[in-house]
Amino acid sequence: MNNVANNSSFSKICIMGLGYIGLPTASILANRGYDVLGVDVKPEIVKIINDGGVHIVEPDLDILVRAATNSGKLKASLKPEKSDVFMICVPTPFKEGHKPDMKYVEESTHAIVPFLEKGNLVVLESTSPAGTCEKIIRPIIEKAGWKVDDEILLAHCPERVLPGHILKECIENDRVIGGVSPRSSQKAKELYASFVKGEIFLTDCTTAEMAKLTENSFRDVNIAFANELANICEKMEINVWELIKLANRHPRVKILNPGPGVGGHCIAVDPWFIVDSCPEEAKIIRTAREVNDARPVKILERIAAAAEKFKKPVIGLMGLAFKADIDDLRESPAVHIAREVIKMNIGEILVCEPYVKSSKEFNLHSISETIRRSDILVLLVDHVQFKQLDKTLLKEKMIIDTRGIW
Ligand code: SAJ
Repeated sequence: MNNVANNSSFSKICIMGLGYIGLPTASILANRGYDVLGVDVKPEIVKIINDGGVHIVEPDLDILVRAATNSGKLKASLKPEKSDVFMICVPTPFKEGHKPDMKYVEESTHAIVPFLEKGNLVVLESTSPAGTCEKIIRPIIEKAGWKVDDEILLAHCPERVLPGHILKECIENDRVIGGVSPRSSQKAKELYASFVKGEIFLTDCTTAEMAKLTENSFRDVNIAFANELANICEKMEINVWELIKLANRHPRVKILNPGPGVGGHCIAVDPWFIVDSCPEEAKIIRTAREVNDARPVKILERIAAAAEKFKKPVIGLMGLAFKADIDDLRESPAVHIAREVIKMNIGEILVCEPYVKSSKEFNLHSISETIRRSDILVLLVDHVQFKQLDKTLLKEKMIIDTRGIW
């Protein structure tokens, strides 16, 4: 990879948080010639990375991290150090009542404050409620005696990468950068322009924060539309997949796919940040969340109705991941459904997840055994292994296909 750091006004970059965003970003920057220090609160993660390994599954990330640690350009640590840039890439989950939990952003800002020097750039990448740079990060830096923008530049550049395609999208996607002033925006643009191939658009930090929440809310609302159609079609005994295929032949209609619910740590979370800021106004956004969150219950009702047709059925659950062809089970509707079906005690449950070797919670079965032994097969994730199955194996089975691939 070309060394862009030579021509850059930045040399050392400290990345707070080595998760799904921080680690890929750290390894890309290190392979571009920057000296990168990745900081994480978990000692086991720091050790794995310093040994040249990875703790998350993402195509080609292992190769990139190994190259970066071998060259000495990427190091991991529990503590930050003096740097030119500090990037905050920590989780922003919600807590009770769907309220944003900003403790990781606050903690990592406090952690970098003792290492700040005049002229440093602080970039927030974590998806955050609109107002985070101005109302959370700025006061912490100012309390330490710094003048934000004059002395410490501050901007938000939300990550937009799709799990499973992170390395490609981190470089190729367009980026939105919002500084606390045009000067801060421009400084952050200098950094991103050194490794991003997509276009870079500048705005203010609050608009940039809101832009990211808007993107994920747009997708959530559109998935909710598809899921609502599925609920309607199930009641009216219409094949929703055929319906959507036909409607999508209209030049201006592009309906997404219904499913067992919306999982992951982004789309099922971020819209709540808008609802929290404007509960009166965010009506469609809130309803979409509710429709998507209620979808697993609809699937459970269908499973219970199917089970009633047998004395003691064997029920095969195909897939646990939150979406196709990844191993990520976090906030997965399939996991929720599996837990509930087991509790319902309506038969023997066989759980199958080809991307996970073993699970503490579930006794996992192979694809062939699950299909052979099950009376009812519930397809929960559209993994490629399930798409490519010999359909004659499914002939004698009762099928509940929540992804429309069978
Ligand atoms: N899903 C459906 N039907 C669809 C599409 C998705 O049920 O037609 C479900 C998936 O099965 C999954 C959930 O929605 O459970 C979310 O999957 P996803 O592929 O839509 O999105 P994520 O969560 O993997 O990544 C999203 C992306 N945002 C947008 O596409 C607007 C990504 O670009 C963001 O960077 C990421 O959120 C993030 O980190 O915020």
